[in-house]
Amino acid sequence: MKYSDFLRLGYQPRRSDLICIFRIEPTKGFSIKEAASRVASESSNGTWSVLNPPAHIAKLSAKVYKISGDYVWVAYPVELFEPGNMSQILSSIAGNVFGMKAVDGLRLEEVRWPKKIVKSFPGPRFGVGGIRKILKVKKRPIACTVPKPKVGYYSSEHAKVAFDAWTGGVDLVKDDENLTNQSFNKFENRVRLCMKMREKAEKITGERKACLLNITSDVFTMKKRAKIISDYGNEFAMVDILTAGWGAVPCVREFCGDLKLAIHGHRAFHAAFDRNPHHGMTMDILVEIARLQGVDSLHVGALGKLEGSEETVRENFEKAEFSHIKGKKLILEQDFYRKKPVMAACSGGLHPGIIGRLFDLLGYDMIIQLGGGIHGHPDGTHCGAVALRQAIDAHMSGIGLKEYSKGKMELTRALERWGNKTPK
Ligand code: CAP
Ligand code: MG
Repeated sequence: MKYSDFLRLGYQPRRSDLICIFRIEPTKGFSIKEAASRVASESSNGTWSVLNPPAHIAKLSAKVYKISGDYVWVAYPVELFEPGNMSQILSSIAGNVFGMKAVDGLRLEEVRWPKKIVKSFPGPRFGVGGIRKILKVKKRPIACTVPKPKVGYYSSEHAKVAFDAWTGGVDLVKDDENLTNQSFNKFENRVRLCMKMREKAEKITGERKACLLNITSDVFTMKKRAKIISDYGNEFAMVDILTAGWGAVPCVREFCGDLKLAIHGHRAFHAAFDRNPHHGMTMDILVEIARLQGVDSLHVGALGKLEGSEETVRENFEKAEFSHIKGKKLILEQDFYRKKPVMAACSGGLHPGIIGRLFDLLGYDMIIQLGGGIHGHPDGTHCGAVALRQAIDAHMSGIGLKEYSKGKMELTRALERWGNKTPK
């Protein structure tokens, strides 16, 4: 067994193969074929020295079957992978290869997950339909906020901000990605006080309200926090899926499933490896992983203050919410075998003046989350939330914001403050 054995141009992948498209920038002195063979070898069952293993082992070797410019197509026998074990799958296709000296840059651009692998994961328990059912919101984006400053409020102050936002019209109040159980805002206190405020806000508005409560920690602690959420009657838990880890998310899916909690996935840390076009892994693959592992809603980007093109946000959205992805150029056809759609969450530098582009790009099956775009409103949180709902209503009725804002001070003041500028 040697590197060149992994180069099988013209091989026709089996339907059962897992397929990866890599973008490979070979190190000086290596041809693309040599670099590709090394990537296929290291991500399946080879190594640097020549081996003479029993013949049956070659059956598990990956095959480089197509090369076009910097892009390389690699087919992996599905037997190489442990069904249902995303950690093992990623240790294979997205593990040592990123550190190989034969490549200057390596980016995992696309994965085609075969049926056997897709079926080995649970997928979302609630998904778009389940979230809408919990919140009784049929046909508009879910309005969400995250108290800002992102951490620092005492639990009682946090609950008051939530009350002001809920009574202004948001459906969901989300913990920020780095708010968990700090001394100034202990998790159980926050849950208890927010649930009291939620009850009041539901009575005032006649609308369902809920929290996305951040349980991120080790699995044992997350399980305890999920139980606290359930005991107080909230229907959602939130997890920073990347800093919690691939092995943690299935446990969260398991115990949140038992407690009938929907899981909101935050993607903090993704830009460490999906932002650099020359090295790492694309966000749409993370979306598919989160969907397979069973997250119910997930941040997909928003054309706001954080990096992410329209094309990327759209691709993330399709992989989250479509049942089938058509193959084209560097996209491989993908069937999700009836896995429920994950609700796309858009956030990051958004305010009422610029959410229109999300409607144009994604439609209305999404969570629109505003932090600074609500709490930075000139007249405070409550008016910021009212302005968001007014902007959503304007887009849902197809009326221009300016026109719609006539006689609506909250939206008028938001547009006066931020116009249609995207914050940097
Ligand atoms: C947004 C946010 C979100 C990021 C996540 C923040 O606050 O709460 O975590 O937008 O990014 O902490 O920045 P603002 P993404 O609304 O005040 O910007 O959704 O792209 O994963
Ligand atoms: Mg945040």
